[in-house]
Amino acid sequence: MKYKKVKFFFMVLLCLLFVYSVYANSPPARIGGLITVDGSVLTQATFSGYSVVVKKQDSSSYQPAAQCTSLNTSDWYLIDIPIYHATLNPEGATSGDTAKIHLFYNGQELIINNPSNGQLIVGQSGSATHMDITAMTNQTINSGPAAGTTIFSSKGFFSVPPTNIDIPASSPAVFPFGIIDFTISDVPPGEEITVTFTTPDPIPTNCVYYKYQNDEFYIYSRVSGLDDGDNTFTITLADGEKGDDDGLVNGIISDPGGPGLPNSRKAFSIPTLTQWGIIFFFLILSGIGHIKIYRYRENN
Ligand SMILES: [Ca+2]
Ligand SMILES: [Ca+2]
Repeated sequence: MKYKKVKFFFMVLLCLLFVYSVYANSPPARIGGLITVDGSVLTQATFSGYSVVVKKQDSSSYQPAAQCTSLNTSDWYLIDIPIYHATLNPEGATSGDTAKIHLFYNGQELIINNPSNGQLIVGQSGSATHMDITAMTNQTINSGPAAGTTIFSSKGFFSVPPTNIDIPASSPAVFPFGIIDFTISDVPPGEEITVTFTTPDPIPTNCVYYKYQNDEFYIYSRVSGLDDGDNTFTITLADGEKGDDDGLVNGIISDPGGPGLPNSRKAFSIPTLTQWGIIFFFLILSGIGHIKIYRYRENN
């Protein structure tokens, strides 16, 4: 009996030594800090519904998962990124790897502005890095004709960064800020949202808001503040209704469009004839002329 107790004791000791040796060889790399969304620092009280996860660059998860679903008493998130160990953490990170922070609200991922695109370099095993996170539900377009334009949605989140898309040759207007493509997710299904645009330059007062859907343009009327000469205007969109590119009541509103100046050149363009058309037209005119001269001579 005594022998069995001693044997059990040594087995437990060996296990503890093994775990300690592995941990001592590859403790995780810790990151932590404040999280700011739309300029407001999240607190323990407002963190409900949020979660933070660090994943590999290819979006696969570390094992054990590097995540955080609550803040500490200093309102900091803390995440331990497991470091690779051949025995205990074969799915861990290697120091120097690029990883990515993902911030979710009610399962919907927000776009992180800082660190840029949520990317970070995994620190040394056992390190602790202060890394505040900033995310915004309103977005700034960084390149293209709309560069510097900010877009704010009254509900939901921009699930992909808004961007300019190519203007088709069939465009009926000149778009001073291009056609802006954006997708807002986590909208209460079927509800209306307002989307506010603030451009870097004043918007010409004779602009109208064009939507670009199914390769066609049409003028959208649920717009306010577009004709007052300043640099901001608002459009109202409803999930699943006209103006929502996916046409479904699914909590996602997709809306390519932008303020455009009706293309007067196209509106008043004159049909032109080909070279053969001009020759044919000339021959007809010439024939009519000859007939009229012939009749005039006959009558006189
Ligand atoms: Ca305005
Ligand atoms: Ca929809």
